[in-house]
Amino acid sequence: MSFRSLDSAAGADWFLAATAGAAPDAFATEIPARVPGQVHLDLVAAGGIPDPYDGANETQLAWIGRTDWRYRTVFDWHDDGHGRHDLVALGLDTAATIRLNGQLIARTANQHRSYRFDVRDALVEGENELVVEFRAPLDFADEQEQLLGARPHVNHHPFNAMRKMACDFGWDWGIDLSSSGIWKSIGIDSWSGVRIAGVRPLVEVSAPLGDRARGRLDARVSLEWADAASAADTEITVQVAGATATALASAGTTEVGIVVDAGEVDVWWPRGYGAQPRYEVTLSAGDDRWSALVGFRSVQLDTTPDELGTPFTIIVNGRVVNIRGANWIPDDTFVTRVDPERYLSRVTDAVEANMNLLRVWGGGLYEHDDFYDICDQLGVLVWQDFLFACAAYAEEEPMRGEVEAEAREHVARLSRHPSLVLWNGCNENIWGYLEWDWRRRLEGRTWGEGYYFELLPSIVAELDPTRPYSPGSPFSFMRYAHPNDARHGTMHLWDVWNERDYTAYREHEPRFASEFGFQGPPAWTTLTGAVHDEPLDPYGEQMLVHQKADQGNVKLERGLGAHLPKWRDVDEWHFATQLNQARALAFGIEHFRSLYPRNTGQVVWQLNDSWPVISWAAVDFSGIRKPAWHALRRVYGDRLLTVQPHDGGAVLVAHNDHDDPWRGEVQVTRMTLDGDRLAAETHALELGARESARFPLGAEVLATTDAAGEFVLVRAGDGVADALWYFSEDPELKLRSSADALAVEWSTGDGDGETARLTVTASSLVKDLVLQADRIAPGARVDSGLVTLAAGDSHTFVVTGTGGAELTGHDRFPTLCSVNDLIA
Ligand code: BMA
Repeated sequence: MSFRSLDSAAGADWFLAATAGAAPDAFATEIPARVPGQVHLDLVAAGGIPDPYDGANETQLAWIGRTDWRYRTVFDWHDDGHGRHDLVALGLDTAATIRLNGQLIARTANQHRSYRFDVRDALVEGENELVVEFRAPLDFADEQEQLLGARPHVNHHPFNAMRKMACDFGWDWGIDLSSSGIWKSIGIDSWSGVRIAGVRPLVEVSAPLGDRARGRLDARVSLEWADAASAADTEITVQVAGATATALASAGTTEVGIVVDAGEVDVWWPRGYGAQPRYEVTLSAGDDRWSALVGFRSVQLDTTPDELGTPFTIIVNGRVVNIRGANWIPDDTFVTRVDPERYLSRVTDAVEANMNLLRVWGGGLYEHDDFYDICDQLGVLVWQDFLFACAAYAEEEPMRGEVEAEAREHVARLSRHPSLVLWNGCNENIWGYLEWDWRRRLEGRTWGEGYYFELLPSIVAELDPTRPYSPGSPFSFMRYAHPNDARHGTMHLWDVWNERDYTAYREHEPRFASEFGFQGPPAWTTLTGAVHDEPLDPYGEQMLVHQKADQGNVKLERGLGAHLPKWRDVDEWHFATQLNQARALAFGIEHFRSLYPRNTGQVVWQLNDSWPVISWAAVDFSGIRKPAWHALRRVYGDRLLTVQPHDGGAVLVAHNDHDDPWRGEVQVTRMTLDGDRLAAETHALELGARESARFPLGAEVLATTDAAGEFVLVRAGDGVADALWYFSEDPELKLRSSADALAVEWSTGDGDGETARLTVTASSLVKDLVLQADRIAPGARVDSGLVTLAAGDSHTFVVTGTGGAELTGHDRFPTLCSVNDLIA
């Protein structure tokens, strides 16, 4: 067996040229190309186009998606005597025609599949020319829509007519670029005898489950034979955890199942529930070898109706996992730039915000194995959508065959990852069919129902029966209930962002909130690095290119409601809207968590961004954690204290989402903004593992006579974040100016990457302090944010990456911001 890579990194020289369509003439001349890669990136590298993410370049570059592009390489090849020589293309984006030495090898039309073609008859000794031509994606989508029949979809292009990443056509947070390219590795695989075409190493563990259990590996092996007629029977050996099993595959057999009793194994747990031990599985068949890491664990989805409706409970190793998660989108519209390092920093953002699940959303990708490997290693559960989002999809050929092939490939590929706990049919399509007027517009045409209710679950059941399946998100799991019914299954809560004040979250009691969110701008330098309006304005021309949501910046402003004052300049707009995003998310999640165990999960929209944009993301495209991220870290903490209105008064809810009991005291104090204590009470915390408790607050602590001058501080210490209760909204609060209320002092960092520390001490209430470190230097980062200090409290911000930047002046607005700066 030998693999001859034709990637640029392996030394192959590729060239790119426009062959037809909207491209200016100059682009017909070949330029150097990168494989794997995307045309936009080559055009930028060759100086042919400006950075697509900058300013208003998006519109100016729209022709690229209306252009046919050709990739070409010449390589040397010599027959090494193997029986088979296959062209292997792990990813082609999208409608491609492949020619080797002028001979047509194949036409493909699915970004989400990998391909293998026997090209022995087309290869020649010595110099060979490989050409891959891509049809303009926007034209191809239009043509396919004509063929299949038009069907409803969000956004402007018919992304639902072809199998290409939906958000590459633009989304309500995504730039519309419609790129093309050989987006994954390509090469010539030469082999003889038998080849391991795929392995599904399905695991089983038997109860009782603790840190150890009895493990079984059911390895389902797919084989391919170079020449079955003359092949001999072959022994297949599987090893895991020191145990071995073998089977004899008679020549020509394509599917073999081998069960290995692995004996006592260490059990894989999601983070917060135990460790993440993994075992190497090695498999051999003839000369071919395969190996991968697996984790022994079980998973179930419980949707058995109960007295409240229909739960949506993820159970791992027999234990209910309360989900604290986020939705994941492609981390760069130029997906080929997302490398393992990038995945690691983004998943670390999730982990450090105390999350335990990421939902890979259906308008993006089946991500690279590196993503799932990192989740396996860090104990982050993954919910994977099949790639159907916000649209009706044709169930006829050629779409149906593509969908089936792609689903089979990824269900098999991802089956080895312990982090993967759920396959989900689609994003919002069942809801869309029922409520977005699709039924009438479809006039009887198919819309995807057969995929979500038949084809996809049958593929999961056949190829990977160890994983649960959900037809869609949201979904009620009740035949006659609305798919977005709070009482049943999963729910997407979008009334808040689109129409209502965020306090409306309290009117919903979802069993599982799989989408809800609120927008905010990215960090200052991320925004101003891409938006150059003079003067910078929330409604500036370039600013609105970087805001894709319908009426987005109007909704940002409206969303401030009575919570924050109207901004006076763009710095205030930036901070206030970032802060309001953080508050909205925290408000929703504190409410949802206060419903535990009726509610068993929150998956916030969205973790990350795919370019510099105003969006629902908690971490922006530069990897800077927005105030929203700091809010998530607090409200997703293992131990949460929150005060919720109840029966005209207020109740303190303590949620111990941890295996250790939570014992201690919590002090509840009504005080003036300047720190005079007016009333106090103490509650003893005696919570068992994964328990929640409620403590009605006494009349004294709630009996304010000065709503604008007092607040209630709820403090348990021991690293648990304070809960706060106010009697009025911020614009009425008698906050002092930060100059008056806050002492600041810079000191040098402690080494280890730290470049500076800022210690702040309050003499009066300072609300929601944020240090926008990137304003000191674009690469600077800070360890904490959104800190509220009562009189007498202090906090130290630890800053890294300031380089030689001057710190003077960076201890006040707009680098160091608080609500006090917006009010006083
Ligand atoms: C949900 C998602 C996305 C969208 C988000 C914000 O519906 O599934 O389609 O980006 O809302 O509008």
